[in-house]
Amino acid sequence: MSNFVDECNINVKGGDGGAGCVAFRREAHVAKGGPDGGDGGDGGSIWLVADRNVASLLAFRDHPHRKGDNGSHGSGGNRHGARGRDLEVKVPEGTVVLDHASREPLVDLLHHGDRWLAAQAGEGGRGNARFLSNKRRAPSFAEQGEHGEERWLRLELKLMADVAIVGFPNVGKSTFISSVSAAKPKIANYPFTTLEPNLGVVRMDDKFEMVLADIPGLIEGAAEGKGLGHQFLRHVERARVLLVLLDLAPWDGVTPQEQLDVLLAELGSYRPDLLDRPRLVVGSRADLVPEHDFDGLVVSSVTRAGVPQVLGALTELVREARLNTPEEEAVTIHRPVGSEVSIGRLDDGSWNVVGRAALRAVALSDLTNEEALEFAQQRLTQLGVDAALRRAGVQFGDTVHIGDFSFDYEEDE
Ligand SMILES: Nc1nc2c(ncn2[C@@H]2O[C@H](COP(=O)(O)OP(=O)(O)OP(=O)(O)O)[C@@H](O)[C@H]2O)c(=O)[nH]1
Ligand SMILES: [Mg+2]
Repeated sequence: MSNFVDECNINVKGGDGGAGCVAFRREAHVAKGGPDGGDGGDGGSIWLVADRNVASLLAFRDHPHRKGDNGSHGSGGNRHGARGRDLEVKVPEGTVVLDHASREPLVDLLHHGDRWLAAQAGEGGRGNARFLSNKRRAPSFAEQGEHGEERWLRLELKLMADVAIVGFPNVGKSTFISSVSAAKPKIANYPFTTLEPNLGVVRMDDKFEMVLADIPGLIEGAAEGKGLGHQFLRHVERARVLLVLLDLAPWDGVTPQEQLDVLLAELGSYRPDLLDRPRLVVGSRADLVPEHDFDGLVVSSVTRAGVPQVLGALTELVREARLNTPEEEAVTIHRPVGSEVSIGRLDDGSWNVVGRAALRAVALSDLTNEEALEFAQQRLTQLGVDAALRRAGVQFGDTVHIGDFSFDYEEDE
């Protein structure tokens, strides 16, 4: 498949949450009023969304990074930070998403509107106003914003041609696709030059994309398997629209009308409903015959006369055909982000605690602050981190890491 981008890698990163704020009300008669630091805003998540107007993964080839907006920080006076907007990344219908490293399939985005949460945004941190309690009258710490999730994904697209180019051998099918897309099929002045389908993506000025398939020439008897008949017709079968190219300058004198009759007969005897497929019939190699009586659009891929008209007509047929594709119910898939705590042992004998909730518990603005540290310890105990560490076999004096935070495991005083 020459030059057709049907797989790519993308990097998605959810926006970071904004930090919570440490602030105190200013009151006339009190040195330090109550805490009124606002919460940080949540970041924006990244969704992959199947869209019928995107035909290829071309857009990701040179620009593989997609990042969600960060939430803004909270501020005094209980002002919360603004949340980052979610980002919708459009992919073609039929895109398969895999984990980049393990190649494990994660989701199929089959139909227009299918949505998958690709990178979860970070939550905003709570401001110090949230940590007020009977014991803590003037909490002087706040939560940091959580980092958005980041990952590399692999996208693969099983190709579905929008348009199959059907015609006798040597009528200029490959020349046409090479003149409108980046496909570079072999072109030569003899029949059966093309032995395998070539796909090319046509990008219109308004970014509308369609996939063209240049298939090997069809001859009389193709439906019974002549030439490589069946194999080629299978590709035709999957296309939404047919572009029938008729040679206006046939080497063997078979007139355009005769070509059309044979082609339609072959399509119909292979699968009758192929005759109901929307089709555009175009006279090809028009520059070779200044005088012709062909009634319809004509094109020369060499002079490019007629190329914009043919693409314009195809665009309309493809748009319509995509709309007429029976609507399947779109699915939205939220991926649960693991919140369980788990413990691993590092090479140097220290312990590493992973899990979203545990990381959050230590993501406080100032862990040198005694109140903050106490709060973090309570949260970790509530989350079962202590118990999990003991089960894992931690000894007093061992070093434990939770994210960027490290401490020595000690007996409770
Ligand atoms: N003058 C002129 N020659 C063309 C045009 N389009 C194609 N040709 C020539 O016609 C010959 C056949 O072109 P291809 O594009 O290979 O034809 P094809 O339909 O793909 O042929 P197969 O793959 O064998 O079925 C080549 O020599 C091309 O250079 C055109 O618009 N004008
Ligand atoms: Mg060809």
